[in-house]
This record gives sequence, structure tokens and C-alpha cells, in this order.
Amino acid sequence: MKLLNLLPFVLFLAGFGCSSTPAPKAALRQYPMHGQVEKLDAVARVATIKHEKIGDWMDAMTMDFPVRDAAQFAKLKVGEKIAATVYVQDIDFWIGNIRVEPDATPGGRKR
Ligand SMILES: [Cu+2]
Repeated sequence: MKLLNLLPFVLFLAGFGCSSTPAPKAALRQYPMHGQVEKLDAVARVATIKHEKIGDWMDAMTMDFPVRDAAQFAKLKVGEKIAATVYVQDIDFWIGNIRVEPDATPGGRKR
């Protein structure tokens, strides 16, 4: 009986707690991406990539992508063609799952 009397108060506190925390994040979306590394910012860990069309998310362009995984960022080289996964959540996006694609141009590196 006493517990039941406390219930409204507990619910009030729970609601109060919720209002101070951020809204739940939108579902994480993933898109395959192909592009060429144009520039690397090791301080911000951002790669400028000339990318092809990315699913229904974005047309082809050159833009900056944050790379959350430091080890993956360290392996990137300017001029390299890569395949990666773009992760999109709310207004955040970043790339991961980065693989080097063989360079088919004459004199290009084969990996
Ligand atoms: Cu873009």
C-alpha cells in the first residue's frame, strides 16, 4: 500500500530525469561508398574524399568525412582509391570499414 502511494512520485522523478537527457538517437543508417582520398587532416582525423553517388543519401562530390577509427585513418594515403561504409545518424556521419581498391590506372599501385 505504501509502495503504491509512492508510485506517482517515482513516475514524476522518472519523467523529470528524462526531460534532461537528449532524445533517443535515430536509427543508424549505412551506405557503401567509393571514392578517392584527396586530403588528410590528421589532427581532426578527417579525410577529404572525392566520392561517387552514395545511395539515396548524397550525389557525387568532394567533401570531408570524419574517420572515427584511428587505426583505419592512419592507413589512408592521399590519392588512394577506397571503398568504405558511410554511417549516418541524425546530423552525424562518419566512415569506417575502409578498404583500399586496386588502382587500375597505368603506374598505379596494386594492392
Ligand atoms: Cu558528399
